[in-house]
Amino acid sequence: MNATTYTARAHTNIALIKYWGKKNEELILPMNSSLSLTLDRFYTETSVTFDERLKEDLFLLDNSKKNSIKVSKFLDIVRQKAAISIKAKVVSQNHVPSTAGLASSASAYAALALAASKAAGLDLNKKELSRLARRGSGSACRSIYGGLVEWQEGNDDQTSFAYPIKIPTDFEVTMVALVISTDYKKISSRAGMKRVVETSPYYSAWIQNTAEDLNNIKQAILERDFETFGEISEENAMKMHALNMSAHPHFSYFEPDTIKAMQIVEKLRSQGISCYYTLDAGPNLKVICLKKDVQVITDFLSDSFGQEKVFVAGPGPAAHLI
Ligand code: 2P0
Repeated sequence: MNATTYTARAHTNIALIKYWGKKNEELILPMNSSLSLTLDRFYTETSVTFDERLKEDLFLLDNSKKNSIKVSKFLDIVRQKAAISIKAKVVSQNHVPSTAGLASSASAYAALALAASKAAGLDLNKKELSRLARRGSGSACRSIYGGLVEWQEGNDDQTSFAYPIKIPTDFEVTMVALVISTDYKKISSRAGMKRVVETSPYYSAWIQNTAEDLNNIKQAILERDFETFGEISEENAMKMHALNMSAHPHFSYFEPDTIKAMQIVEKLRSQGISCYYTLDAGPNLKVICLKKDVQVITDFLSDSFGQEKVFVAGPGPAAHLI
């Protein structure tokens, strides 16, 4: 086999209807379907070369050698599909401003799935790529596509994958990311969601309610109803964080400045600006708004937190080879 290098670029995505819990940890099958927006601003580029001369997999992230256990486990899935046993060199670069705290496993595994499958001689279609990316990190299956994306939970490896949702052309949804901290997570997403599934007394309500949120947000997109779209997103995020506070032992990703930023968004909203927040497994706030309101929102957040903490991103493209 020729040691050909393939390089892929995949963009991060932010969930508006959150994935928070697995029904199968090995296959990474989620407890509920989710919906996200792929962002243009933040992405990962990854090159993969399968090389007969290598004795073990090699993984470089942002120019430094990293432990490759998780990456090797993922490459094993690719090797099995391609019926090869050759080790690989993986070189990955996160294109996220170092202060942004928005590097994600979603863009990482989407880029790795595309580059590694190609380098192994596979020619997977998008559905197969989404299923493969999911095996690295659940949210990565959504970063195979651009714009708004739904991940259908499915009930086995074949049926759990993402697909794009058409964005009406006059629905100019944008995100303003506010960085509150770039520290490592107190509890990883993987551990946090597992604890919630196992201990939150509200988990069954979440499952039922999130299915309704997903249907309602898709209807809002169809109707170009931005207010309902934002309201559902914000409420779904708060329900996810309420699960964390109801777990045993309980935990929260909020920092004091997270609450302060939420109140600023709520104040802007009371003044007639359509803006809503969402948060993932960390204290950083993402404000969902329309393109026309980006300036006023960034001005307000910059005044309170500093211009260097505020990043604007629009809908981004699908994962692609470069
Ligand atoms: C999401 N998050 O839907 C949710 C909301 C964070 C909060 O997916 O265990 O890194 O690798 O499947 O995908 C982050 O979890 O977790 C995540 P694994 P992942 O975006």
